[in-house]
Amino acid sequence: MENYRLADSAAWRSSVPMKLYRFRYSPYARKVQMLLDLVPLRYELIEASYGDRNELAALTGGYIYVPVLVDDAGAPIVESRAICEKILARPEAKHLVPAPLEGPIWAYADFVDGPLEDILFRIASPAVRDAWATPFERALYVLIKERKFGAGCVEAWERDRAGLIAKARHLLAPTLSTLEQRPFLFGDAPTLADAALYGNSMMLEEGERELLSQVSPTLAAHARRMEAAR
Ligand SMILES: N[C@@H](CCC(=O)N[C@@H](CS)C(=O)NCC(=O)O)C(=O)O
Repeated sequence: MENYRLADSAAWRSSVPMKLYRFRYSPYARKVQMLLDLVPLRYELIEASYGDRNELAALTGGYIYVPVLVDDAGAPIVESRAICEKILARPEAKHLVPAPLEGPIWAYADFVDGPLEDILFRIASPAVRDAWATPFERALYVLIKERKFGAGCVEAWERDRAGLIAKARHLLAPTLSTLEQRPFLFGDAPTLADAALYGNSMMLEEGERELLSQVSPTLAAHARRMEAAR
């Protein structure tokens, strides 16, 4: 695995940096990464190899999904919701789920990770497949999707891209309306909800540069604001 980047921040708080394992297209990993940047916390970003997950398996005792966060005590944490809970329990992260909006903010983040991701990953999948560097990684990616969604699913999503984008726009309509009136979902500053939405935006953009703005220029503008905010 490649040691990809050491996050830079004036407010690093721990002496032993955490480690975040990700695939660049993973919406769950990109959500966690954005949250770490927004706190901000010191971490080392590790671009996991899609085709060789030995390091992840050894670290976690067999869990080979991303994200995995190794915390500053050296313990691996899996599942992005659990990782976010752990980050947000720190006093310096309070501004990312401000009271009394804890309920709506978490509910929105769960909506993004559930129903929204369920449409957006189908739009992104053909491009994500094509972006893998090796034939083995492309084949593995398709195999994993086909085992869950049936033979030919990635090709079918590619053919139906226009229909899937129409569905995504429908589901996103209230979100886009909010983002046309204010910079972030809950006001002038980003929260966990924005980090979750950003993660899904990155899934589209990492597959194919123009895909996010094809789905929605408003969503692309939100992603740029998030990057400027961290
Ligand atoms: N519920 C998990 C989902 C993690 C997940 O599905 N990760 C995907 C990337 S988005 C993965 O690692 N897939 C491995 C694969 O495709 O083999 C979370 O929130 O962390």
